[in-house]
Amino acid sequence: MATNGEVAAAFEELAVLSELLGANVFKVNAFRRAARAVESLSQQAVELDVAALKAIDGIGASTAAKVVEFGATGTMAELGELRAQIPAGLKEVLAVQGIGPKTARALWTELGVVDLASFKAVVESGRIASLPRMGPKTIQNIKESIAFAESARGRILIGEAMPLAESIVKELGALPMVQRVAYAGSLRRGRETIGDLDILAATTEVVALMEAFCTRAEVARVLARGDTKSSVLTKSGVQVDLRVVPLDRFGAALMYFTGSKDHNIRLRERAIAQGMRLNEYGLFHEGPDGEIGDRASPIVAQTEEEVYAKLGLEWIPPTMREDRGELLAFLKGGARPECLLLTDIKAELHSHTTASDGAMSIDELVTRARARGFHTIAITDHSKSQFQANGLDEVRLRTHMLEIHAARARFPDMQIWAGSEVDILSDGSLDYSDELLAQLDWVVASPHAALKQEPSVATARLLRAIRHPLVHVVGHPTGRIVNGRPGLEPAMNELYAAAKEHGTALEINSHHLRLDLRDIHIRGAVEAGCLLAIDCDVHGAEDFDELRYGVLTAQRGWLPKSQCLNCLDAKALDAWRKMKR
Ligand code: DGT
Ligand code: CA
Ligand code: CA
Ligand code: ZN
Repeated sequence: MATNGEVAAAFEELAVLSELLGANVFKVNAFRRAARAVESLSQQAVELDVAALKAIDGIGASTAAKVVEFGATGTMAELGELRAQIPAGLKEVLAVQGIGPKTARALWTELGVVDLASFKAVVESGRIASLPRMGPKTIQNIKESIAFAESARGRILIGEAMPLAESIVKELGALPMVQRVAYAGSLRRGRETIGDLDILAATTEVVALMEAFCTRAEVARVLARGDTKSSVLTKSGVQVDLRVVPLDRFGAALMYFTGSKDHNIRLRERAIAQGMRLNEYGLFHEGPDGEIGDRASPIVAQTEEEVYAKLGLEWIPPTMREDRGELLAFLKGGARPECLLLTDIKAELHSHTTASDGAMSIDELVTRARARGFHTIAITDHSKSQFQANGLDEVRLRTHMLEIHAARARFPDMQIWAGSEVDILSDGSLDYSDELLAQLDWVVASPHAALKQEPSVATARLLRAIRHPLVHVVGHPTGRIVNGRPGLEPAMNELYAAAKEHGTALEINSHHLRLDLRDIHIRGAVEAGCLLAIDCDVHGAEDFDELRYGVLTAQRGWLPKSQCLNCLDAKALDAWRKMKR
């Protein structure tokens, strides 16, 4: 059944497309209002009839009919009609930060821009200055945003790649002739963006498996089809490679196709130094002429563990295979780095309710957290400057605190904290008075606005928040959006040092759009001795599922349990909390 999120996304796309096509403002706004209305419904929109839909504020006769249509057909006919009138590449232009539908329309109709390349050309040539409100500063910003969009190009987010890979693995794994199947590549390494998906399978019937793979529902085009490798392009534009290997070579192949390439190179060097050869077929003794034949039998090939072991190494978690010192760290018998797991997380320390922009009540949020096996939930709605997120002013916050405290009686087995995600204003001051912050159990301080500050200004701003004695965690410290905007670029080493000195934790925001701090920052913070909090920034029930991306990113940063707040038991976490009170 279509979710409210999908219906809302369809309305949002209708709004954008009609605005691009120059539709009148009433029509555009009607679509936007319908999107908002559907998003905040507590029932499933597609289960309602036209009369019930029309009774909802923000939904009219025509948008109600579209919801019903979406429920029946999974789409809206008008979407297809509008899409057909617009160059496909204009989507890339719209994805450039700071370019809304109005500007995109002007670029298209007045300057002939149809994709990122033609957009770049009109900016470079200066022709863009002929549009209204295009001063030198704006044009400079656009130039930087285009460069950023180019670097993101063609890479999809882990939050999109993971569900796709899992469904492919599940579907192929259910086929009787498939002996083993797994995803490899950058996805298995937990990178925040993925170039293409790499799937590996062992089977007794290659032809039948390739047929099944190439005829899956979401395949748009078969790029290549062979008896060891096939590649397809999905309707959403993702390339998926399937490689078939013999079952007894599965481990060696999985290692090879997991990469990273640089990690593989290090392993091969190590093998050579020990008189062996490593490739996707296994680990081999080197022959007299330095060659190994396809038919030679490997020393080991079946499992990754065996291959690493023969090379004198412990098994290395895929998230750490980036040639960042892991071979040395995982020498057999040595003190290897810990690898934190999803099941180690016992608390959510950053969450929103309907009091600000969340979709759940206090009780629902606590119930969901408890169902995850957590012992603690910190409720941190937005502060007053976040007016677009319905941030709480002082009066509403005080009422909210009382409601949260009252919920404790209903959940005696949970530790429930009344907190705030207080805005770090552009000068580093906080959005509430110290007097009020001191009454909160838990304070996450986050930057939301002014995310294009000069690095030195950003550093001073964040340092001020880190040093604030009432702040427990600095939330999504850089404010970046993966493939969306670069965010702040402060002097990270200064932040780590201050966080360590003042006992303030830094957040790993798990949402796949944020992943902030990112892997290399986490590694830096860990080495500086900081504490980190892995949080989902929960707004809706499904956000708890984002945790795995945060955990993968934490692994990529070599975060040990001992430096992660969410791994503490309830008592220890509460004791840590009180040090700031
Ligand atoms: P991506 O797809 O750009 O996000 O990154 P990967 O790491 O998934 O790279 P991909 O899809 O090109 O190749 C998958 C793995 O196969 C890669 O991580 C390591 C291995 N591999 C591919 N090409 C080479 C190569 O030329 N040399 C070595 N040593 N390994 C390779
Ligand atoms: Ca790949
Ligand atoms: Ca590939
Ligand atoms: Zn938040």
